[in-house]
Amino acid sequence: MTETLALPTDDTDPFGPEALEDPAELHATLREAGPVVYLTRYGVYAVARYKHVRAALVDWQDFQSAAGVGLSNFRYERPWRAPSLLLEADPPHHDAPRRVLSGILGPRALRRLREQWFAVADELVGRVLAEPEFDAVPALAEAFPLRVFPDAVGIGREGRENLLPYGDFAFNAFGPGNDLVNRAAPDVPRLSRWVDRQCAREALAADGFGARIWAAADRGDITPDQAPLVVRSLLTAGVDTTVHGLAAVLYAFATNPGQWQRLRERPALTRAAFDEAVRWQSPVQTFFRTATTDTRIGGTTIPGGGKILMFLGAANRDPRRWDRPDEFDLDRDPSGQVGFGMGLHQCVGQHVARLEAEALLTALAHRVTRFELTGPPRRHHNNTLRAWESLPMRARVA
Ligand code: QZP
Repeated sequence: MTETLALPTDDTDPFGPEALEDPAELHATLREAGPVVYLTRYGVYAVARYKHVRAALVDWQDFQSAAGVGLSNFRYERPWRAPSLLLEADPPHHDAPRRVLSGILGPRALRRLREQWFAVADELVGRVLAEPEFDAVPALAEAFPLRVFPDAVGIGREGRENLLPYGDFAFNAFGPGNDLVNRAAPDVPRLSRWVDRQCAREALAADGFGARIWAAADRGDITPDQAPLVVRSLLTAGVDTTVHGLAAVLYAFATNPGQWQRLRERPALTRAAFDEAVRWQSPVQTFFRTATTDTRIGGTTIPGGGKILMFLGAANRDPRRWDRPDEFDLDRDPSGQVGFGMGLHQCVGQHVARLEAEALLTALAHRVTRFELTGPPRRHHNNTLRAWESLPMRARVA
């Protein structure tokens, strides 16, 4: 027997300033309402429980990415830039670019960066801690990725200040065409031109991730016209995400001094600490899939072509899955958190992000006994990212 229940609806704007400032109440409402909730404002299907978010993430056959992972449906609307070969593609087209990038960004390939990144983190932390107070967003969360990642890709020095605004726009562009998108729109042609120029073979240093992508094209693992778009994926997805991931873990420790003490006693917890911060804050809050054909989620049929909005942040705090979900706790096992996605599209850059976090936290743990916020932390609103504008703090050093 199939039971037909009325589909719950909600008219909240998940991309409005109230929800972006603090999405907790919306998340709880959506999780409680049912496995699927129809969002009347955008005509999309929200999924906020862990079980169903995870199920949608791993089912690439029924929930396609090639129609876009933002609100815009590429079946009917022209995307703002050529679709990503990784993010906005399904098998089989997705697979060759993915295989190439997994190799270049995999744990084995990153070993050559480890020592240098730890040294850079140490030097940066030394300089920042020389100040009595600092803003951890620009001074650490932005400064560290910007010191190591563009060099690792192999782009030139000129114009790197475009990376964060470009990423901020790209992540806003997964949402609706609201003020966040419109305010940045005039700069987008210039930012896009700059990013596209960095993706050319001639623009890239001989020994970076970018050159390795071009070398894969030379071997025939991808085609030469795919190479620049794969480089573009690094420049789009690799900066703002790690900035706000690092900001999340710094905020976590500034507000949970006992957990910082625990990390200093047990440095082996460093990697789990970053994963737990990604669960707890979910720097990537949401993205979409498109129902390939009529598809059921928890008793609701999503019509083919319908957009599904997956609330990673809500899933990562679903009390059906996590004990005391709102607590940042190094004693829990955060594996299974969906902040990096899950399944075939799961973040291909996660080893890069984890290495950045390990380097920065290790440098801080060597010297800092306690972080204290010295003023109100301020959020940066973005349609996709749970981001920070400012985290004013003081660090007590040993
Ligand atoms: C952004 C790309 C959370 C994801 C939406 C992050 C992301 C991944 C890939 C790309 C952009 O390939 O451009």
